[in-house]
Amino acid sequence: MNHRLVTTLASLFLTTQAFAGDAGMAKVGDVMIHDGWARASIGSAPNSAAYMTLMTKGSETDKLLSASSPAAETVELHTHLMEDGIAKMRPVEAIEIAPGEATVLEPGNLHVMLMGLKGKLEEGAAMPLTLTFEKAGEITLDLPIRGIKGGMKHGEGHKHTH
Ligand SMILES: [Cu+2]
Repeated sequence: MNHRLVTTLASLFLTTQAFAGDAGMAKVGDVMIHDGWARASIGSAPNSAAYMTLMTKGSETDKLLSASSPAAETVELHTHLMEDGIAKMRPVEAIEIAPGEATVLEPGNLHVMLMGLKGKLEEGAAMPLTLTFEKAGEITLDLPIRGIKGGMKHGEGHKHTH
């Protein structure tokens, strides 16, 4: 299953702040990681997720094989599937990054699942996340932690950083 970047999504992410001190982009080998972020903890929930857009400049498909973080006991690669009309999360073995298209990890879709958080993920803070790619190798990102947009909770405004 490929996840193509649609322009509406791109505009959604245009307001994102830079991470790791650049314009929201990190690079390892031929793989580019754009707009990485982790979702702030909701209440005392032990789980959260991280999202990003992956692209490769190479001519061959690369794969995100695994992820890890000192902030969580277990980190898995997940997707959402519809089963009997209900969205369910399922672990995936790897996330393919095909040349010439964006592979988007986003809420309700592919994501890096953070399970057994060792502490609350506070909005505005950052969280290290190490990604291992089949061809490009390994990179550790410092992901900004953001609240999920779109009013998941009543009366909870979201902060904008400009
Ligand atoms: Cu999940």
